[in-house]
Amino acid sequence: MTHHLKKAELHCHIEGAAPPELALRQARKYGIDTGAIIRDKTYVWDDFTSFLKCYDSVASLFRTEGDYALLAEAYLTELAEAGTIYSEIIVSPDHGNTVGLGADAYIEGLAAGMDAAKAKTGIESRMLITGIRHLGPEAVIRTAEYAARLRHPLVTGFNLAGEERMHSVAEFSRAFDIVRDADLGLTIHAGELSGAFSVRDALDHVRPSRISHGVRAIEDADLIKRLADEGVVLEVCPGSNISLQVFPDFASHPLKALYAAGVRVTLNSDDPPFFHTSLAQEYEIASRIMGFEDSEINGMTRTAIEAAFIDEATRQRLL
Ligand code: ES4
Ligand code: ZN
Repeated sequence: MTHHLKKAELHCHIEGAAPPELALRQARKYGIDTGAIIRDKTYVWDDFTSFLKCYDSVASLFRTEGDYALLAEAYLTELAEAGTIYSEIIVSPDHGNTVGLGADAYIEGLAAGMDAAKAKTGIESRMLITGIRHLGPEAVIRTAEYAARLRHPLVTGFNLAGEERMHSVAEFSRAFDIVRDADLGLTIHAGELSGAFSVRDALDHVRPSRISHGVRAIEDADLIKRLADEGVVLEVCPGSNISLQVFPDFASHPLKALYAAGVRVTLNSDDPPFFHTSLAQEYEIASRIMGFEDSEINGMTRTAIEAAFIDEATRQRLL
């Protein structure tokens, strides 16, 4: 049982954390028909491409600073109630721009929700700005330039999400150079929809301290050893992987094998209601289905705090 354990996560897309009930309320507020994206209070999609489409439709229901404040506060409050002490949310100014909100108001709205959740519950949180891979390298460079000049105290990292099967990692190395020079933490989606080569390319061209997913490193023994030797932290999202059929079931999920090989791993929820999960459920899966001891799960939480993109004083307080 893990409900009493402290929890931390490094990988949750904020629009992907919107409960369907909240999305429905937003849709009613703006007079939008959600028949194509929500049925029986469940998000409708059937593969990664249609998941991304559904995600974009849900995101488009959040249109003001206040909407984003509400979303962040609701998500982080629920996390705190499940024993979570730290959360890094992946945020996408491109989605804010799509609804005409603008990147600054998008970030300020989220920051207000994070502050409100912290005041209520004590939960610590930070934002990682994400570039969207399928929008192409030029768009990602523009998002990286925005992240680099923003210098908001709650924005501490940069990620690359979106369709991993489009473009090569090398095409994004300039975007990552821009955010590295601004001292943001670096992580990148790799080794989820594409294989081990994608993780290797990410290490070679981006030099991140963490990899979002990375689980398909399991296909290459030399790469597993490299991850372990270099201490690269994987943000593993088991429920997401099963939902997207990256692996057929939890019994075939590589988390145990990666852990046994000495790779530093953490537990994460990705887009919880889309994948019928929550951070608390990921902890339960690790315990009950994968057979990790509570002490090992506490070790993963500790790894998340060690790898978090936060100042050292906050890290020491959370450890
Ligand atoms: C993603 Cl662009 C985006 N949004 C939400 N979840 C994702 N996973 C990979 N890319
Ligand atoms: Zn993700």
